[in-house]
Amino acid sequence: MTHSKETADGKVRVKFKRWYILLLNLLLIPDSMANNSSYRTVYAFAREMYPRNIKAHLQYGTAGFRTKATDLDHVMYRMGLLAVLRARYKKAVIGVMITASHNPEPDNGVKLVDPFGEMLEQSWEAWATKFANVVDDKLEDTINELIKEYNITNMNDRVEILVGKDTRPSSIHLSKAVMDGVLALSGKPIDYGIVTTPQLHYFVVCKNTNRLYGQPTEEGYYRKLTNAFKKYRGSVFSQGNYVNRVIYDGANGVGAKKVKYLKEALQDTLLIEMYNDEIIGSGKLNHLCGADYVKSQQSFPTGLPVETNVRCCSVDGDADRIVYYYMDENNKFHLMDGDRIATLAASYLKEILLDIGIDLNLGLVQTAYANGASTEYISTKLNVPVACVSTGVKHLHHKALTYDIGVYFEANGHGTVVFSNNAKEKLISATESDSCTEKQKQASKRLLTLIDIINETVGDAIADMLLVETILHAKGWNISQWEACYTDLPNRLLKVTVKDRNVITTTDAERICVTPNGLQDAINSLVVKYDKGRSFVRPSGTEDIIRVYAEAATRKEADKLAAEVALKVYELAGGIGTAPEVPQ
Ligand code: 16G
Ligand code: MG
Repeated sequence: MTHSKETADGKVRVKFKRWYILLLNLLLIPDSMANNSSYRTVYAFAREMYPRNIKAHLQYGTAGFRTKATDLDHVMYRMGLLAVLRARYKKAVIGVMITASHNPEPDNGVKLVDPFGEMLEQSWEAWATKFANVVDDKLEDTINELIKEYNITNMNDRVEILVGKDTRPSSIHLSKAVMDGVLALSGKPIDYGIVTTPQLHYFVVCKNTNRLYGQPTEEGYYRKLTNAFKKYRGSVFSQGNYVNRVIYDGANGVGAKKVKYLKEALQDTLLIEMYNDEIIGSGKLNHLCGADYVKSQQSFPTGLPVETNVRCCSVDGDADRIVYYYMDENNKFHLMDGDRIATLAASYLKEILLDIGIDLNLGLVQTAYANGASTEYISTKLNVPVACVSTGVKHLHHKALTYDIGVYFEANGHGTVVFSNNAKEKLISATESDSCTEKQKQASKRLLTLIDIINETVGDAIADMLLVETILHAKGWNISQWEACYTDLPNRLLKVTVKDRNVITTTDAERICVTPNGLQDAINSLVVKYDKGRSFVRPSGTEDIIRVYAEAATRKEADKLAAEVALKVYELAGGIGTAPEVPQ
């Protein structure tokens, strides 16, 4: 059936007939086999079922790999292998999520989830890139190299790899490829089927905390969130100017599919009216809808009824981002993006902390894309310290963990709140402490309930919606009262195509451009011409382009500044195609 040979370097190379590989796969490799040499099937699988057929170099970027689904079979298989190695190295459960978030339906992607729900550690991103690009014949060497580098000695551990996927039709066979990779190294794939990205992060954390964080099931996830939500809300569902009705754009993706269960569990506490919930394979995923569309187009998505002053929200294709918005009586569109959610959450947490009266440091983390008005409001009005980090969830999450209570949001709507163990312990003891007044005890209890509404493992559109709804309800606010906290500075985002986006390098959380020479000086001399002007440029981590951001006191000025900076990028960083036009 097979023949194998031990080579001089002690590595074993095994050849398998295809039917045997398939059989192994079907049997999910029983424990007895996992404990000996079955992981050697890896090379046979790679050669026979998931050969690397593309020449293009793929890079594990800010959100993992993302490209045309048809180019991803071998990458998925190899990420299954890498996940097993990572799990053995960390001696923990690892997750693999198959999704391309807000990209159109023909794309797909994959990212690994680390033990505590974080994004894959940066040093392993380089390994992921290496795994994805190595030629088939060198895959074995690369695996051995990694095993050696990290001294992974427990190669027989039957580690669990949780696999989730979004609703793209290609996700079905791509998730099979991931699982084959896991099986080939005798890991244990656990197929969670179609789930949101944050749900998968939640399952990983539940498993790795021995269920302390919650039950690692979808039911457990809904139960945790909705029980806390209902408890916090109590029996009065609408109060003040708050009405318990929200219009929800599911982006024709997993966010639509999953909110159906949430609705059932919430019953009348929150009336979620769902739109854009087309079935899988309709080709409409993220098409003219979803959080990314609404944020970048600053307009209503298709398929939603436009009702004056009614709260609407949109999630993205894997439901880890959310933005709110509404149309006013003059048909003017108003966007409540990640910055707004962050300030709402930080201000409310600050109020509760004052009620509790215990010393916990609260901080807010943003990126350079945060509107300057939001940063000013948080630091000067709310007196909450603000940190700015590079784009990408991993940077925000990491920084947020340095506070007792860390609120982080990207302007695009990805974010959450994380609470340190110290914070949780202090709150629990405050609920019982004799030195606390009844009011303080109640406030501590409320905050502990609020923590359960939040998915601390990663930004979660569904959990964030429940958080926003909870705070608005508690304050008795409608959406325009929320908006009235501060006025956004007009801003503009542009893209410039250049020969090589890596010629632009940045520092200071992407706010300063280091190369090419002279570009930052040029930006500085443009920015000073504008009242409240601010601009920065950075290479995108997900597209082959340079992004330009500019804000200024008026719409006209913001547009002009953005175009002027884009032109400088074009001139100094090797722009290709038509030069950006500067409005007069
Ligand atoms: C990815 C990031 C997101 C970031 C975006 C920037 C994760 C999970 N996602 O979607 O946080 O805002 O990339 O894209 O980290 P860009 O580099 O193309 O501007
Ligand atoms: Mg997403």
